[in-house]
Amino acid sequence: MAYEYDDQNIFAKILRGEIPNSTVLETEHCLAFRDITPLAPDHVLVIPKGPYVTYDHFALEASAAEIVDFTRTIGKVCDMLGVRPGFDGDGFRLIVNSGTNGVQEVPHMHTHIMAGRWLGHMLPSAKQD
Ligand code: DGP
Repeated sequence: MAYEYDDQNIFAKILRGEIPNSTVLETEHCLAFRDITPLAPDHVLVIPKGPYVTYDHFALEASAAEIVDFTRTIGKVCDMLGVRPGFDGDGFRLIVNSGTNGVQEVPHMHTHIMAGRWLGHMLPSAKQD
């Protein structure tokens, strides 16, 4: 088994500048931009610039520099959004959908940062489509 990265996915096109995006922050290894269909007042996606498909792919194969930059970028975006608990923010949620059961739609690893409203409990208790 191997990870197969599709370089025609929508986030690859965003990274190549072929599709516009609403950038929040760009770093050496990452891009953070607003989700096109926000589910919360603040809904930002953080993606690595490298060709990683799923979270496990990134966690197992990305360099230490990429992983540190990704984690720090999430922290910086939370700071920019003013959502840090204990720093005048009301909190946030991170979601990383991976693969079929994770209902990942775009096959380029990304973390959703959602904030700006009460987000409810983490998951419904029963399977839903
Ligand atoms: P996921 O199900 O975790 O793969 O979520 C993919 C997210 O990507 C979804 O919330 C909508 C967002 N999205 C899809 N296409 C675009 C796009 O062209 N631009 C932006 N900014 N977001 C997109």
